[in-house]
Amino acid sequence: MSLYDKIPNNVDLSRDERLKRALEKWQPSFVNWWMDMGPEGYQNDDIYLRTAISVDAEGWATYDHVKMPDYRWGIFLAEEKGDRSIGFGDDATRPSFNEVPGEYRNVLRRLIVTQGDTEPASVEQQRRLGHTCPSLYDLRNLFQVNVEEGRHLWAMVYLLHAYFGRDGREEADEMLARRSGSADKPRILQAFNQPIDDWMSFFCFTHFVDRDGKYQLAALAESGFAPMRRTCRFMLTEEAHHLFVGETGIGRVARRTAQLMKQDPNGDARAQGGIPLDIVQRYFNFWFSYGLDLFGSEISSNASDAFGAGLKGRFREMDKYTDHAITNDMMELDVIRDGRVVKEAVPMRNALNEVLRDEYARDCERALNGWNRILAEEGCSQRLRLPDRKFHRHIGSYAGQWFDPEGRHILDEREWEAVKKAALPSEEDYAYVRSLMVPVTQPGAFANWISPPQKGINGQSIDFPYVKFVRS
Ligand code: BYC
Ligand code: FE
Ligand code: FE
Repeated sequence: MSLYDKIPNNVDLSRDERLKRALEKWQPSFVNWWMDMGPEGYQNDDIYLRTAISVDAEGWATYDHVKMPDYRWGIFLAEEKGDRSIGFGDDATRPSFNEVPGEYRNVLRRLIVTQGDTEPASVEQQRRLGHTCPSLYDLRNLFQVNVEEGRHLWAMVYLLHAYFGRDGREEADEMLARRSGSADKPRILQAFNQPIDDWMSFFCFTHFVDRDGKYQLAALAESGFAPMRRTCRFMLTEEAHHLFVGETGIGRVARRTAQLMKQDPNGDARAQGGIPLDIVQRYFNFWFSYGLDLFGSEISSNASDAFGAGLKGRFREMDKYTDHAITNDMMELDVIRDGRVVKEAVPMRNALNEVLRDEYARDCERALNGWNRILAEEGCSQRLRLPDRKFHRHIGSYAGQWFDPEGRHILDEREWEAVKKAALPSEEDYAYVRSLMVPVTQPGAFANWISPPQKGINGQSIDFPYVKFVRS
């Protein structure tokens, strides 16, 4: 472990002078990007952050007050015992590889670039949220997520520099050149070009979009390319907190809204300064549909190729399945033929995006049940839902078709306009939610629209000074 190197790492960077020099050249560009596009206005403050200083149980989560620019962004690969075989696909029994086989170079580079691009994108999307934080606890969580997404970018840039030579270095530079929401150099995937201008959007993003990250990383953590597998394993340990922030954030909003409804003579949360459940529902409709898009087309030769090559597996491929070749299985999918939804059997390998999306959707249902339990506990009889998977899709079979949140196929454009208006957040919804976003920065105090968490971070109390402002 070379923690005190310029670039903390457990990949023996000091033994590879060329790679080290290349990464040390990229590092100042990263820091410039962070100062320009990272959290706006808080770079000088002391934040109670978790930093990875090693990959073992003691070292991976060290907590201290640090300034974000001093966070030690490092390169950490999970340790592995013994040699492994590839595990799945066409070469399942062959030893897993430590270099990139020439024939897989393009597929692999594309996966790494797509994964890597999402990390800085999310930091860009979230950069102004600090100014409207509902508490110091939440402010600290935002920054924790942001610095770790920065580290995830480092993880992918390491792979590009170490295994893809000159093209890899060019791709690494491009990671810092694209910008979320930019008209001429946007981020690659659509969810990462959507604005996140309020904390309800932030919680929905960390719940629904970081959760795509969990499933994609888990699929890549099965990879026969050992450095990819080990990098993603370690990223997943950090990812759990991002998902916690989203899921509990939404749960805390649901609880508070239900309480405010109870307080109000007309059961109106809005009259009490809360976020009404119909707005929460429209935010779900928006972010769940963008989350589903992130899994790619239902029928995908890219997915089949990545599986065949042993590069990207299924969720828990080695634990959950016995057949790792899947050459004969078929999967039945809803597809559109002649303007109608019909069932069609597709070779399983081509349907793997949908298989991963199923895992994701089940997990989203589980979380939804938890929020509905909170509403019930607080005596509220309304319930939240997830929209049908065909609703508001931009990628795959259902893109260019219209479905309502119940899954009904709509053929008339005017009807679709009306459905869309009722089901997605309006400008007025956004403006109302933004009007609630007033900063709360007294330790232990929380904005009116959200309830406090059940406990603090790392055993600290809820009123712990998670952020200490340094007046300059
Ligand atoms: N938006 O066969 P198709 C995370 C493109 S999140 C725009 O359907 P494939 C994080 C696709 O590129 C995890 N374009 O898809 C979360 C292709 O274009 P070309 C990110 C899209 O390849 C929060 C074409 O459509 N990780 O970590 O089977 C905060 C047809 O491709 C989209 C990964 O994504 C879209 N939604 O699957 C921070 C893992 N979807 O090449 C971080 C790596 C597809 O034909 N990526 N396209 O021009 C992959 O595994 C695959 O690239 C995808 C797409 C699953 C994304
Ligand atoms: Fe990430
Ligand atoms: Fe994340």
